Amino acid sequence: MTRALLLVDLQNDFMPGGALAVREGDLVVPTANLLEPRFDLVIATQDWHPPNHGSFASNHPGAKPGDLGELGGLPQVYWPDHCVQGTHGSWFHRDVELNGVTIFRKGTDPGIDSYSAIFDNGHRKATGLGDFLLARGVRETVILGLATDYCVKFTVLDARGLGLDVIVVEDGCRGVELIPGDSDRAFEAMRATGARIVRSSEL
Ligand code: VGL
Ligand code: ZN
Repeated sequence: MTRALLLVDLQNDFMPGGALAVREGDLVVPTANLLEPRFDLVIATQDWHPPNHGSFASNHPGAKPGDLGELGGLPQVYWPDHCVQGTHGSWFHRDVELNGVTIFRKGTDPGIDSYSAIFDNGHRKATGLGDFLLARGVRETVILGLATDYCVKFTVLDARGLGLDVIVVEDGCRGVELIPGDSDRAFEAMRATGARIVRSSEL
C-alpha cells in the first residue's frame, strides 16, 4: 500500500513575519522534515496567487483583511495579499527539505479561492493532485501544515471525499484562528469525516 506525506503550504507568508502569519507556523517545519524520509511519496502544496487574486482585500475597493465578502458566488474571507506567484512570500520556508518532493500549486484562478489542494472552493476544478494520488495507488495520506483551519482542513475533507484514508499530524499543524477555537473546530470537522488525528510521536 502506498502512503503519501502531504505538506500543506509551508510558505514564508504563513510563517511568523509573513503577510498572513500563522502563530508558530515555523515550528511545524522540523516535524515535516523528520517525517519525510519515512515516505516514498512526498508532496508539498503551494498557495500560488496572481496579483489580481479575488481573495485579496486589496482587490476589493473599501475592503480590509478579515472582512467577509464574496468571490465566484461563494462567501469569501478577504485576506492580505499573500503567496503572490514568484515572490519571497510564496516560496517555501528555507528549512523545508524539498529534495525529491513533488509540488502542487493552487489558487491560480483569480476568480475563485482554493483552500484545498485537491479542488477549488466551489469544487469546480481539480488541481490534479487527486488524480496524481489515485494514479500512484495511494490509499493513505498523512497530512500536516498550514493553516489548520483553512488549507489543511479543506485538503483533508477533499481527500476523505476521494475515499483516501487520512491521518492528520496534530503537532504538525497550526491555525490562523481568526476566531479563537477555529483550529479545534477544524480538527473536529476533520475527525467527523473519518480522518484520524494523531501526534507525530505516534506515527
Ligand atoms: C490559506 C488563507 C488563504 C492556507 C491560504 O494556506 O491555509 N489560508 N490562503
Ligand atoms: Zn491563499
